[in-house]
Amino acid sequence: MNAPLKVVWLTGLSGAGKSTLAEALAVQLRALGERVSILDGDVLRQGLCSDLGFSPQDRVENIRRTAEVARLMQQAGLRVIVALISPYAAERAAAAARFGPDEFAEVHVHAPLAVTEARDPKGLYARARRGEIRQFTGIDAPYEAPITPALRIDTSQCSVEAAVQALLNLLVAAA
Ligand code: GGZ
Repeated sequence: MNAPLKVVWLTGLSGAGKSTLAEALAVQLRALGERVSILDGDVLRQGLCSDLGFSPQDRVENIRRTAEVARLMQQAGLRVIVALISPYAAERAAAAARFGPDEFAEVHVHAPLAVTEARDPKGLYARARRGEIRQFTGIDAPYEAPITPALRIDTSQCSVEAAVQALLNLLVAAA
């Protein structure tokens, strides 16, 4: 049996570029013949996690469920790319602990808050600043940046293509 594929866990602020990179990486991996599934927080919250909000307790549960589904998918032979703010270091560590040491890569998709706030594709930061959304990550809820991620990508400094290449290098190095 082939070794399980490494799960790529993209963590970072809303608007940092997690979903964009997940989709672009998936395109490249599918072209290489891999079967890929993306677990995106925004999507999961419309179904599997639609009962959850953004309290610390609900985020912990959101991360736990996502890690569990990622594990099931990985065991079924898929390449799993997770795109989740996952703001807590302890919960990311708990997610990683569900996998073997070579089966999980934490990737920090970083952009300065000023940049993510300027991007604000859904107007959520503006609403959070106006107080219409509470507990918004980076505004009035914490984001604990990874200390030693497998990879850190600053999307304010590099193109999507360069970022995807860095991710592919990470996976190839692991193969
Ligand atoms: C953070 C929020 C919030 C609050 C709504 N805080 O960038 P998006 O819009 O499309 O994706 C974000 C998504 C965050 O869901 P996650 O499951 O990734 O979060 S966590 O891992 O912390 O559980 C964002 C939107 O939901 N959104 N309200 N208060 N992001």
